[in-house]
Amino acid sequence: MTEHPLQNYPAPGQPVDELALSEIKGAILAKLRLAIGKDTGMATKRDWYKAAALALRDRIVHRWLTAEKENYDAGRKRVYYLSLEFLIGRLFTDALNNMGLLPVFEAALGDLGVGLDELRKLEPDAALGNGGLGRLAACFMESMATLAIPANGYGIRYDFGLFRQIIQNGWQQEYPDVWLSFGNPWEFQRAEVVYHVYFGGRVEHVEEGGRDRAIWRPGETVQAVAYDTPIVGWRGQQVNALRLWSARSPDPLRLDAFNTGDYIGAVAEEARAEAICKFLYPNDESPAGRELRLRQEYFFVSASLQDLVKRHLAADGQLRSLAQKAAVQLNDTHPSLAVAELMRILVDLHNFRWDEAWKITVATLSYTNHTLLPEALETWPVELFERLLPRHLEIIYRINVQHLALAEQRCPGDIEFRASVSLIDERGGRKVRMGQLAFVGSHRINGVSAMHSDLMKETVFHDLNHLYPSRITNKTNGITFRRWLMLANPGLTDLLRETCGEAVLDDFSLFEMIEQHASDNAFQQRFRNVKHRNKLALARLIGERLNTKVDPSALFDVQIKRIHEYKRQLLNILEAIALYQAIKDEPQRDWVPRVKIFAGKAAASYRYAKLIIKLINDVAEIVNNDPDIAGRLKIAFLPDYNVSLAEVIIPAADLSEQISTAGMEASGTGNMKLALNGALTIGTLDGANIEIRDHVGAENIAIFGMEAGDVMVRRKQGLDASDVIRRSPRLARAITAIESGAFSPGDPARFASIGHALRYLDHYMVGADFDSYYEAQRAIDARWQVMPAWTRASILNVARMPWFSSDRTIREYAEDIWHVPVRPGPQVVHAAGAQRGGKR
Ligand code: 26V
Repeated sequence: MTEHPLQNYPAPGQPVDELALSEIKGAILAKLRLAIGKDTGMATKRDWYKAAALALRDRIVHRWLTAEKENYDAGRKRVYYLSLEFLIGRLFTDALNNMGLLPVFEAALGDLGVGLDELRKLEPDAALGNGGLGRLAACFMESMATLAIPANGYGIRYDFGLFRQIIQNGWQQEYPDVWLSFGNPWEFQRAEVVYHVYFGGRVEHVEEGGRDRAIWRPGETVQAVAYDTPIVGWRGQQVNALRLWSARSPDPLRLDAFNTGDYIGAVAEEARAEAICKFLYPNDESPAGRELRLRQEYFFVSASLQDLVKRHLAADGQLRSLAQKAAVQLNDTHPSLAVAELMRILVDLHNFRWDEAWKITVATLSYTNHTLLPEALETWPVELFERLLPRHLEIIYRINVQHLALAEQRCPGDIEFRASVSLIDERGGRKVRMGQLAFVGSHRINGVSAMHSDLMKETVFHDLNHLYPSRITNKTNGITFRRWLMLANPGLTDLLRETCGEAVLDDFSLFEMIEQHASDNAFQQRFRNVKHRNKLALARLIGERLNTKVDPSALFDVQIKRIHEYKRQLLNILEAIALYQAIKDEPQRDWVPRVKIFAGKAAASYRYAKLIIKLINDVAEIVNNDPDIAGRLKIAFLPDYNVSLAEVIIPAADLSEQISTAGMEASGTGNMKLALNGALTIGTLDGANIEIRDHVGAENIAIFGMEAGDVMVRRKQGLDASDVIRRSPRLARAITAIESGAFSPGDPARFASIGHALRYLDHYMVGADFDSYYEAQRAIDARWQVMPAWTRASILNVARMPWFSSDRTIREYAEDIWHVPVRPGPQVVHAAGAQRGGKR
């Protein structure tokens, strides 16, 4: 097979070369015949999709192997991104686009009588993640390839990804996500890349040459088998691997049991091993205590570290230089065991002295924190830890001794300080704190937005920051524009290319060229046409999926994200109820027509979040069918939110709801995707919303509600929720309607718990922010009525979002944390205001 240099293929927009076209057609037909085993007469659409995917994969593999060899020969430092979640979505058009092969494949498939768009939809989403954290990992993989950083992602190849959501009678129901049932054309099973991962047993200590030597005698062995998925960077110059581990037993059939006819017993071990990679854990409840989750964490950490150590030894022959050649990024605390495991590898298996091993470990690892919510911070009962990972517990104790000695030096006699920084939580049952472990074992710890990183220093990691100052740094999240602009919104991409030139695809800072057209009538018209076409497509989808008719010229108001109390979908639906009541009070007024679009999954065991979904659907049922409203308010809850659905909703949004209780959303990335696609944000000063405001300008975003400081103060004071309600008749009326069964006439008590929570606890300050939110929404209505001004603000949002490219984020990680070079490319020029220190 020959190499396929990029220049063989047309740049976007250019006519497709005949030679390339016939080559691709031939390749697809050959795959259909030889890899799928079908001829054109018998091929199903899915067969065609697979044939096309395999033809594309061949072309990617050439790039991949070339890049691998080049990086290896040059002895380049590598980044290893350890994450239990990669929320990738579909890869077909993403890879085509990055390879520059979208036009030629589209033409080839057209000639063969199948539509690319039709085939595209047959690929199941790879939903190996819960939400923002997993999608960030996917964006980062793409940006690392784009910036030519030699990198590997490491994770678990779950048999079932995040559950499929079906809405039945308004209630969420969960079904398994069987994404692998038709095979996966992107992955390569590496049957020869297998590692043993051990669990349980006991530890022996012997003396050897005057040194204590630990020997772990494990009780159980599981095998990790590698599956590689190539991740193509922009323009296809670099391809990196996402290596996902699958678990199996080294002993698939226990012969003794088999021979006595105990067939279940004979495969029990295999089932126990395979359970490790069966499913993705939903981030619903406090993580402690779930043994299978801890097994997942150690399984993938151990396999990944063995793999990277082996790779390093093959290149360098010794481990002393590990930190010079490898940067290991821990995506949240889920891979925190890497601290103890790397120490074990260095000390127990490679005879390093403890102190030297520790230096290497800290220099190699770095950790990203993604949440400050106390219930989300991982801890594991010491007893469980000891049973599963006895040697690692010893190592953690020893790290802790040294670490607490430093604490004692720093704050002599301060018992509280020691207790707060300790790796072991001694209150209640003893627990290992994974956040503390990751912090102590890393040279850099980062938050994911400016405010979040500041809050890390003030709250959860206050004392650790005192002990290890200068370790905490901020890396504000970003998103890949290839997927979230070019693929999701080709109309807007074309407009940008025509206005700013082709170079805009490589240099997003050129977006700012559209600023000069922001008030131009003709340009505004074109910009609105793009949005309108996207809204037509979404309206069609809403019609198909929900049988709800929505007006594509109405304001599309979008809240799409996991359903969680702190994200406050409840605030949004309360405002919808209040608006509904206001319209009913004065039906003759010229209300701005609005479609409120919701999508998101609630974790299966999160009952309150599931009740919120039911409330949204019940309110929709009443509002959508009320003749007084006459279609001026519609509510649509789109089921089964995933990456592919996001790609349809985001380009069609006018308004982006980012309304979390201030201080609780670490960053948000949906906020960036929506603003990039021209939606105005209505939001609190939380997470990256703050930086979005700094970039797009305060006049082009609608900020409301309490700030993080206010929230903290009011929590301390003990907020009187009922008093807040007394002072807001509008809020009181909306809550009363819910409680009286206005939306659940057949079951008036259905939402009693929501009424109760709002009246008596209101931990998330929904009531306290309600009036401010309602007013901000009415101000949005007023803005919408002056379309040229709205459009201008929308254009300025697009123009000023380039800083939120994950390429920028990855450049920062590369410079400050990983110390690896990046492809010298166009530097994203920072949007003026924020970078020059001024707020607009
Ligand atoms: C986990 C849990 C588990 C226990 C119950 C409550 C709860 C709530 C949230 C979480 C999320 C954990 C980590 C996470 O997904 N963080 C998200 O990371 C994104 C990427 O950095 C960021 O944009 C989101 O703001 C942040 O919530």
